[in-house]
Amino acid sequence: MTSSKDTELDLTVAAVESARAGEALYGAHQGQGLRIGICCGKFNGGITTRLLQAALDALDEAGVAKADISIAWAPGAFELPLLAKAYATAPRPYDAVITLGAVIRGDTGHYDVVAGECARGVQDVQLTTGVPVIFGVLTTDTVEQALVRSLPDETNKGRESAHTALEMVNVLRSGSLGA
Ligand code: INI
Repeated sequence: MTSSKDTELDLTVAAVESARAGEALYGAHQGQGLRIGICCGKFNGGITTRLLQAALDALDEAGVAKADISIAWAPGAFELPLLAKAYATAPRPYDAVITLGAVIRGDTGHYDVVAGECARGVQDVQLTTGVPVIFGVLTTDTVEQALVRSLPDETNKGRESAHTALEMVNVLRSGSLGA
């Protein structure tokens, strides 16, 4: 989810403060030549496919080739970290992994376990492998909230996740962080 209007980044302030450092690193939403793995949950698939559509649109707009995208389907959000790890540690590792899921509180008594373990697993994978793994998993109280966060517009969480993936790959390869 993006910041609210009250708290969003002012690019002018960021540029001014960045100029006070020896280098300032930003990742572009540039995807040419990058290989992206997408792990998509089937649970609440009516929502996750809306996230997937928007993520694929964003990757396409950023220049990621169809041949460089692989999609793996998981039964539910709980299984997403294991698939993410498989992409991140494949013989030819992917540059970034996007996890897409929808955990809706109304659906389950173990909402907190499924959502929490999914988030923990995703973070574990990216920290242990060094490959960016993006948490594009909606965690909402209601179906209505999940529908709003997967609208076919700029606020779609799948679209944001695709941009986040490209930004992280590119920032990690830039300046003194790059090879
Ligand atoms: N999986 C989800 O992706 N979203 C949910 O809302 C959900 N609920 O409600 O239970 C859910 N459960 C399944 C879970 O992710 C695993 O697939 C299952 O527990 C088997 O390990």
